[in-house]
Order: sequence, then C-alpha cells, then structure tokens
Amino acid sequence: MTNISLYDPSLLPRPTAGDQETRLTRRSLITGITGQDGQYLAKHLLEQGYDVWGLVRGQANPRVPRLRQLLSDVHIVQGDLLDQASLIAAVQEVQPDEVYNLGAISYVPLSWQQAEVTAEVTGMGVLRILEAIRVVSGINSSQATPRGQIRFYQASSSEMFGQVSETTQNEQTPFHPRSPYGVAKVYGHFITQNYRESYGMYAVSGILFNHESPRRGAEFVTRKITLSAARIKLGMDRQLRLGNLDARRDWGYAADYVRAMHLMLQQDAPEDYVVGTGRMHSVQELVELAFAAAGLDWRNHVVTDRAFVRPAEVNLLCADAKKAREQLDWEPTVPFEDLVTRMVESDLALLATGQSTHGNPSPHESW
Ligand code: NDP
Ligand code: GDR
Repeated sequence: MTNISLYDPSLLPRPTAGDQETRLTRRSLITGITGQDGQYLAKHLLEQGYDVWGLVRGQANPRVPRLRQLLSDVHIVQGDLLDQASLIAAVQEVQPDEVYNLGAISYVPLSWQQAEVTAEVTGMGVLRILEAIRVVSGINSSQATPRGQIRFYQASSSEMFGQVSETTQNEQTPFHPRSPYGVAKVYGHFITQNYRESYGMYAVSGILFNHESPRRGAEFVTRKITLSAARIKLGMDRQLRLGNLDARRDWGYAADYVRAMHLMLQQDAPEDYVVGTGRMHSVQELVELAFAAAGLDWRNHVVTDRAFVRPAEVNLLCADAKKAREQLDWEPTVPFEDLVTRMVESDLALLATGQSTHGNPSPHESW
C-alpha cells in the first residue's frame, strides 16, 4: 500500500473560512522553531507581518516556555518529524502558505552515535513533511491542480559537500558527505528536488554554510569556545578541551541566513541556492579571536582532546554564493571578527547575570 492511498486527500475535512485562499495575512509553519534558526526566522517573519506557527514536539518540551517568552506572537502546533499523521494534522490545522523545515538532529557527532534516528528525523522527516503538504494540498499526481500552492523550504547543509571536490562550493558541486548527518541531509535534499519534479511543488533547498549567533547551541564549536572564554574570564573555569583545530569553515551570522530562506520562497520559480560568506577560517583562528576578545591568551587555556575528533572530518568548506547574491540580492552583513566578538560579549553578559548557559539568552539579551 502506498502513502497516497494511506493518506487519501479526499478523506480530509474541507477547508473552512480563514483557510489559505481567503486570508490576507500570509501564514508560515516552521519546524525546528525552538532551535537557533527557528527563533531567528520566526522573528524575521513576524517583522514581515506573517502569522507565524511553530511545530513543537514532546508533551512538556522545556524549550517552549522560553520560546513563548521570547516571541509571544508565535502560535504553537504539536507534531513530530517522526510521526506522519501528526504532520498531516499540523499542516491541515495551520493551512500555511509557506513551510520551513528546520527540524533536525543537527549536531554532527551525535549522528555517529545515533545514526538511525538521525536518518529518521533529518532524512525521512523531510519526506514526511513533504507528504503532509502533498496530502493537505490535494496533490495526487503531477497532473493534479493543487488547491493552494504551499511553498516549502528545506534546510540543506554544506555538510553534504563533505570531502570537497573543489574550493569554493556552489550549487553544482558534487556531494560527498562524511557523516550520517550529511548522508541524511543528502536524502532530504534530493527528495525535496524529487517532489518539485514529480508533483510540480514549489519546494526548494537552501544549502547553508555554518551560521552562528548568541543563540547557537552550546555543543557547536563557536558557542562552545565563546562560552568557555567567558567562563574562564569570569574565573568559573580554567581549561577548554577541543578536537581538530585545523578544520576550516565559512562562518556567518544566523540572522542574515534566515533572510535568505525567506527570499528563496518569494521567487517566481523554485530553485536551490548556496548561502555563505565566501570566507574561511580555522577553528584555531576562532579560538584566538574569542580569547583575545575576552582579554585572554588562548595558549594558556586550550588543550586538544581526541574525544572531540570525529571518525571522518570535513576539513574545509567555503561557499560560492554568487547565485544567491545575484538572484536573491542577498549579502551577509556581519564579518567573522564581529560575530565572534559579539558572541563573547553576549556570553560574558549572560554569565554575569548567573543564568544557565545551557539555554539561550533571555529575551532582553542580544540576538
Ligand atoms: P538546532 O539544532 O538549533 O535546532 C534543531 C531543531 O530541530 C530544534 O528546534 C529541535 O526541537 C527540532 N527537532 C529535533 N528533532 C525533531 C523531531 N523529531 N521533530 C520535530 N522537530 C525536531 O539547529 P539550527 O537551528 O542550527 O539549524 C536549523 C536547521 O538548519 C537544521 O535542519 C540544521 O541541520 C540545518 N542547518 C543548520 C546550519 C547552521 O549552521 N546552523 C547550517 C546548515 C543547515 P526540540 O526543541 O524539540 O529538540
Ligand atoms: P559542523 O559544526 O560540524 O560544521 O556542523 P561544529 O561547530 O560542530 O564543528 C565545526 C568544526 O569544528 C571542529 N571542532 C569541534 N566541533 C565541536 N562541536 N566541538 C569541539 O570540541 C570541536 N573541536 C573542533 C569540528 O571537528 C568541525 O570541523 C554545523 C551544524 O550546525 C550542522 O547542523 C550544519 O549542517 C553545519 O554546521 C553546516
């Protein structure tokens, strides 16, 4: 039995007043709204006048109260990327004009420890949300006329390039993922392209390079370093243990990247775009800058630890974002040096207030 017969669009309730065709305000549904990008995108879309809905999972997700405090105008709908029926119900309830699929297991090292659940959430989750849109839109084949075109954004990743075959990487660069996470993202990327080609859906992938902010999870290297520099500066810690200091990445500012996501869904034709700054720095340069911003000499505090070295590393990534610059008129606005300094300053302020460093900064703190 195929998914088409399992989830027959004709069995769904008829749309009611306030549904997509009759509304004046555009409505977006964001999966992964509790994450870094979800928060920035929700803020951006609210500023654009959207009615913003966020999909959240779990019976008492601890990040939801923070989200409500931070962005009180966001509506919440329950759902899980592991659960097809919950996604259909969410899309049916929200009747969005745009869906942004940011939900994922996104921490690369975890994907070796939990490869199967990473494939399910980060890979198959994309198929499930596309299916939800297809079913709710009443699309049974490429010949069908959709009731209302729901536009779809997939959060693809530069991790798909992995062991790069050229420097810099653009939309034509072949993929060679180096982690179960990267492999799952490649599936998500191609199933998005396939639904565009199979069903005529407006479905696009943004191939985004690393982007950071004061709201970045503390497990990622930028925030791990800026938090540690702040802790050491304030006498709360003495040492930072890191893995490969030679890895190079193209790091930008998250608020710039969510603008690109939105722009991709406003074009006449659905296409994929690479988004990054085109500048690459090593983890060691990041460490030097962050510690200097805290008034510290990194050599007195940083040690390397094999526990943080990955089974297969992505040595370098650097974006060629020419297409996004030319077609979306998109430009990054925050240089690497300013980004790192801003993150250190935010973490110094956060720690000085005695707040938990596991969550995001509280609403009055920097974005
Ligand atoms: P985060 O790790 O900060 O956020 C991940 C989000 O996914 C959280 O909101 C989490 O919700 C949600 N999630 C996890 N599992 C599920 C599930 N089973 N069902 C529904 N939601 C789930 O990631 P970022 O904000 O940094 O990244 C957003 C997206 O962009 C991700 O897909 C990431 O892979 C991708 N990406 C990120 C880049 C970056 O540099 N930040 C670069 C390229 C791509 P919960 O609170 O429930 O855990
Ligand atoms: P990445 O980001 O794997 O690129 O994925 P991360 O910040 O985790 O690692 C960047 C580089 O730093 C090296 N590194 C360390 N990384 C972590 N986390 N902790 C350490 O102690 C450490 N020491 C060195 C890593 O080896 C790596 O080379 C991020 C995520 O947001 C993905 O979801 C997203 O798709 C990609 O960026 C683009």
